[in-house]
Amino acid sequence: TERYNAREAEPRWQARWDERKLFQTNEADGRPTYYVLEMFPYPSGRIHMGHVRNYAMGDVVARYKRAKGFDVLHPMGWDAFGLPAENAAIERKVHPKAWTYENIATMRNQLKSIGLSLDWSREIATCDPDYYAQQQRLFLDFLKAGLAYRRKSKVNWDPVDNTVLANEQVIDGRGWRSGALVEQRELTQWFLKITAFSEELLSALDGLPRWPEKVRTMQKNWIGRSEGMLVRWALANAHGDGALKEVEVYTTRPDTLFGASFIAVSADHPLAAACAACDPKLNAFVEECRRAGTSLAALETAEKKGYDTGLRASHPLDPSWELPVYVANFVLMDYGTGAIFGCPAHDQRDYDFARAYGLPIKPVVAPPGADAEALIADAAYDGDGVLVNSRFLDGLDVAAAKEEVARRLEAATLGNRPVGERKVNWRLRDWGISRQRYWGCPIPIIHCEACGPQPVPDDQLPVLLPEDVSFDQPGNPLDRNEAWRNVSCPACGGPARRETDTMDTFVDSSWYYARFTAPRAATPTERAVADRWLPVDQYIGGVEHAILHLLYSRFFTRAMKMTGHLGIDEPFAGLFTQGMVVHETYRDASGQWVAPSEIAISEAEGQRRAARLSNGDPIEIGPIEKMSKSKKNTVDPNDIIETYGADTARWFMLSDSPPERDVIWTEAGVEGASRFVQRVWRLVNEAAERGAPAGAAAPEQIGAPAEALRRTAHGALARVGESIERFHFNRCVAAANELANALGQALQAAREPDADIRFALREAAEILVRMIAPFTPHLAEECWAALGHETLVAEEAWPEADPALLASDSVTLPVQVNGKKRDEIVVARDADAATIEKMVRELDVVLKAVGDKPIRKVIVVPQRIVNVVA
Ligand code: ANZ
Ligand code: ZN
Repeated sequence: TERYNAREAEPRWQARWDERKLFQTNEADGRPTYYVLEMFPYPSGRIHMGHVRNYAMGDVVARYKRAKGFDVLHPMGWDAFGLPAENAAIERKVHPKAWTYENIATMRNQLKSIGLSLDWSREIATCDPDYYAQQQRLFLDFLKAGLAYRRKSKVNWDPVDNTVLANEQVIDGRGWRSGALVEQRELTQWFLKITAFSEELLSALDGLPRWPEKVRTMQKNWIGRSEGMLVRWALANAHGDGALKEVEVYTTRPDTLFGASFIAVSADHPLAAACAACDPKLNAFVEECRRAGTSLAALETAEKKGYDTGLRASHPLDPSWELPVYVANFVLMDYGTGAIFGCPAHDQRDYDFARAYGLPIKPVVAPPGADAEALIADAAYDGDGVLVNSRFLDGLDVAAAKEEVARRLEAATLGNRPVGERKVNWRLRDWGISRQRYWGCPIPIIHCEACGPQPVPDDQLPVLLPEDVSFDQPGNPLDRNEAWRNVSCPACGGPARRETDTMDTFVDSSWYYARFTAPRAATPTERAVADRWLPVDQYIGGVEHAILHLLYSRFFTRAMKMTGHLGIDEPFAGLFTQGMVVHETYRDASGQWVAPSEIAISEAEGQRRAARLSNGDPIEIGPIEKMSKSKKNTVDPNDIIETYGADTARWFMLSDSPPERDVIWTEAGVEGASRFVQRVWRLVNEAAERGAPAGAAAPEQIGAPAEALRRTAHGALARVGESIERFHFNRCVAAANELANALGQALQAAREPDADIRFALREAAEILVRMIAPFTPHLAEECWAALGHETLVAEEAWPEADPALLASDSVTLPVQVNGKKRDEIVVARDADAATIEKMVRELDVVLKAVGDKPIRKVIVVPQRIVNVVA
């Protein structure tokens, strides 16, 4: 047979699937539903190998479930709003819309060339007016339900470009384009009230057993529930007009109160402002803190700095003990109360601060028998233990001490209120969605001086993005577009202006999975249809989205339920996070990165060497890293598909390592996958020629070699099904290799095969084709046709392995008639003699061999042999 020509075959089968609309899902037809979804791509320009891996995995599941009789929904779309389109507009003078839709067209073709079983009739792009119109409806429904609101909040402001910057656009405190020091400004912005669901978003994680443990943990930490106390400290020396008489702190460690050595408040705390008003140095410090930004990560790593306000606070458990009050850069205003008491011995930040400012470090918790002072010699101790140096708390464990302090502080009073109060705190903040950007979903609000912000009336939706915009000045072009911006107020008819902020693109991706169930509906969802498909049975994507995207989606599902658009709480019943595609890196003598396609690798004396293809210059082989443009270690899926075909790329992607781990892309690996494809093609053709014809019935007698091949085939088949269900794709590949080997050997052994072998050859070839079909669907179709079938594999039901051929605890017993071997039977290892005797008495060969003579005796030697005496 000729070589399998993937380049010719793949488009041909793709066209056949298309023609038959095999992957379209339209109406309920009684089959159980299965919704498999991969995180949709950003249309950056080209598909990369990470996409191929992600979608290949989803496609295996989709094709398998379809074969198992499910009505499968497997859609694809584009997360199409966002900054890169605006940057392209600035840099290349191309309209964001044109840029985006061109990229979509390119990438759609690339995806199609991979042969994914997608329902393209449901394609959506989040920048389609059809899509964002419904998103505007959702926003207005949320507003009505009290789930959206407006308030002042800080943004990163670039004073040179006069524009707001996203966090990613602030690099080391400076604007990424202008290089200007970024300032924090207050702007009135829209928020979605994700905190309304803090408790639920946390507790429901326990009801998601098909999510990776690590993702659930990351979400838990992000939501960040903590149990602590609010504790009020009286100020011993009142400041200025004396209006501020106390400072309230939030603590999760009231047990460590006797280890306190200072109070610290945020630079944005009212107390800081009051003191700064008459202390220019403090004022300068407060300004410096503000400029440094508010990101949590930045605060964790920044050097701890503070300024002594001169105020003193009285210890709540001993008013005669006074502690200094600092303004410190590591205290956030929007957590707890924006004020803390510092306990350096048991909190690392406080420890660093105390070392820098010469404050006492007194241990108050130590495991029994430990030297408390030694314990904190170089770092804070945040472990468990027993209280020391703590008066009436001494000897109590941490939990008991917390309880004792809580009891006392609740009973004590300051003014006429209790000094302390138990308090649950959340790290989760409401979601600010306003972006001062053009290429996003317009927020459907009209601002009127007289009436305030008004929702855009339903009959005026959608608020379309204007297309005549210019990017020749910094800032948001919507602000400058008078014609679009100036409208009349829907309430009073007077002059008003549109909201010019657009929504964070995370909003777009927070509900697309729901929209896929009814992508053209005139409402955000169609309830009956959404109810039938959702939740998504299997969601697949990168772990980089473990927190924000998944949390926002979980919030949206709840908010959409509250507003009547959905009936569920959790959007994704199953989640799988796949590993990355990584590749060696290469550099030339001057340290420049070199692309894999520009070099040749040779191997001599066990040493791999690289040289530049064009001139033979030596190239240094560097470490294996995530494929990235900056390191040039990418491989373009297009090139691979052109050279080897999509099936080879798919097979390699799923073969080399467990899907949750990184896969190392190597030339040798791809070659191996390509060889497998050709090998299957050869084996199947040979089996088609020498095996039984299609549809031939099983012969009555199956000898041992045929039986062994059947067992391997059915065993491999069963393993593939089980492994797909568990996302062990690399085990499926191993099973396919094993079956291909067995088939190859059987073909070689049987020069002139008997009927049973011929039957087993065909059966094994067919099983091989069917089990690789979810992985290498084009090859499978070509092989299926070569085996004489008129149907498409993609339309066939998944073959079920014969349980009788699976029992691994079975034994093969030779059957003798009057001392001469006539046959073999396969029985369970623990089958009893009576069962075996019954089977043997019914064997055709045995009956033939004994002829007319009666069987006198059947001697069963368990697990060894059966002898028939006639
Ligand atoms: C005293 C103390 C002693 C603390 C000790 C910790 C260890 P979680 O668990 O995240 O809720 N804290 C409170 N508000 C803060 C703010 N606005 N900015 C920075 N830090 C703040 O953390 C609560 C702990 O973080 C609180 O408990 C407080 O320090 C600090 F041995 O109080 B602790
Ligand atoms: Zn008005």
